Amino acid sequence: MTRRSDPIVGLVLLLVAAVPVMAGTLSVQANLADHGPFAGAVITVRGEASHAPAAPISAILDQINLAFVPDIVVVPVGSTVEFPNSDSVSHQIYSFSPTKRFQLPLYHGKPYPPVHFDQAGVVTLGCNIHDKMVGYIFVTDATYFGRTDAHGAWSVTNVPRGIYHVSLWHPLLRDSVASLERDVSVTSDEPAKTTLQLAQALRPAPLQASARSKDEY
Ligand SMILES: [Cu+2]
Repeated sequence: MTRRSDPIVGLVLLLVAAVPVMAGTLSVQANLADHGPFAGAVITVRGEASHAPAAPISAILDQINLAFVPDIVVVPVGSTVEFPNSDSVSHQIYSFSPTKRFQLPLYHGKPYPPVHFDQAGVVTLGCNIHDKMVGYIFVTDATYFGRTDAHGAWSVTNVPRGIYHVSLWHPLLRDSVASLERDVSVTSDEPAKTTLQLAQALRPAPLQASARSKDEY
């Protein structure tokens, strides 16, 4: 290759070189009190400058084998969530949470339209028929959000350079949310990493619904 002075090649190289300057990667590692990975933790990230909430989405929170699936759904403010019931038994879903109060009277299949979540906060879901069914909708005004994987890891790419506020939430936390917040500087030089380490063990999970339930509504 001798055409190093080719202006088009030069332009392409310039563009490739310019992209990383604009953005970087932000990685979060969440660990339990015993230093094992904290899987399924909700991570939210807000920028200090030009903070823009993520665009609303349409999510689905199913009911399978007398449990909410998934157990936690994270959605931006303004999103809708549909609550199909895939079980053969009927469920009656409700929330008394101030973030969003609603009730879907006894049903199976999907007879109801999606529910709109227009306020940030946590919505705790229950079922009037099966007390052990507990689910959560985390409604956020953050720019980036997600849940940690089986290794306790979560990351986001193409983050514009700047200072970001990282938070962690989980329904079984004993640690205060404030103790798990970090400000992280994202640059284009190298991936920004932060570790969120729990000081206390999680609260015990609610008992799983019994597969032998005799409820036949
Ligand atoms: Cu139920």
